[in-house]
Amino acid sequence: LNQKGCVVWITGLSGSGKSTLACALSRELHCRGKLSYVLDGDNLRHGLNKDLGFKAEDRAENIRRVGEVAKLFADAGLICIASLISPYRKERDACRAMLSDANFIEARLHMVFMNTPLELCESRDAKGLYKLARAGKIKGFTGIDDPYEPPEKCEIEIEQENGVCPMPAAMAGQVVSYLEVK
Ligand code: GGZ
Repeated sequence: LNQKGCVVWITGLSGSGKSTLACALSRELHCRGKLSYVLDGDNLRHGLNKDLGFKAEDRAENIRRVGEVAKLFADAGLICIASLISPYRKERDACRAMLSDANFIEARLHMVFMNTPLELCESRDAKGLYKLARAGKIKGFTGIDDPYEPPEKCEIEIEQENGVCPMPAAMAGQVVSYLEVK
């Protein structure tokens, strides 16, 4: 695994398993002696992005900022794992473009799409947010009354098999295998 600084960008619905994968991947990379850092959308909203809400322009700004910070980590030589819903194709593409610097031959953003169906995300509902969204108590919830645009192009897709998602270590293994041959 001879990985220079790069960004593994995990996109998907709330409850799709992004944070679980980010955590498992970080652990797996650590075991292989690779420095990584996780930028988690939900966590960053308590600090760097605490001025942002969930309307379209705020989400766009959220994605843009996380992209900029991720680039700094990648420049520093780390594998930066960005985990946020990032529902809009336009902003994800802008991050990808920003990370394909003229100084680098290889693109430095690797997109992982957590392709977990809404029904499964909703059935998990760890924080009860889907329930609140269905009851109209949260407005503009991704997948319910706010859009999620699946990537047209992604490097890795994590799919469920027989109605269940892969185990965290298996998902992390899929990403590491991809990075190994990069
Ligand atoms: C989507 C929301 C919303 C709305 C609060 N829509 O699963 P979680 O709870 O723990 O993580 C979600 C998080 C989404 O933040 P991101 O920064 O990843 O979003 S984005 O990329 O769209 O800017 C969810 C919670 O915040 N949450 N309200 N309306 N998710």
